[in-house]
Amino acid sequence: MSTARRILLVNGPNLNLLGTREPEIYGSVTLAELEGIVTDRAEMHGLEVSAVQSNHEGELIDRIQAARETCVGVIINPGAFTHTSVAIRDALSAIALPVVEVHLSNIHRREEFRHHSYVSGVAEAVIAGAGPDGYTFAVDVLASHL
Ligand code: DHK
Repeated sequence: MSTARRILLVNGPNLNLLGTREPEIYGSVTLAELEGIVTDRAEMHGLEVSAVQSNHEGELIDRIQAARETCVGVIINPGAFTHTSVAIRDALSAIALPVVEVHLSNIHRREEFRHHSYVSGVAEAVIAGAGPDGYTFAVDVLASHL
């Protein structure tokens, strides 16, 4: 498989708990199911997926940096790091690949501290509040930028 056909799917802290975590906010779809949804959609675009979830900022940064050599684009839900991490933003900026930012919930309808994203400024598109469908749409949008 050519490395030119792979995208990186990044899910940040606490997203490993999807399915049981505050389902009224994050829904009932598990992380494994979400990764399957993205993989299936990517296949329709002739793309493969490398998926990572981590609760550790440095690990996410390492995986984003590595994508520079192996991937053609990134879909990222940085979780709470959305609102705190200049370092993740800088990593995404450094690899110079198209990025689509996705959130299951509508962060703009929630607490004030969730309204700002450090990542949005380096993303081609931002999708929030569409639940798992947002990930499907993120694949389509990313594919249109490749
Ligand atoms: C996921 C999280 O874990 C939160 O910290 C963000 C995001 C929102 C989501 O909606 O997917 O604020």
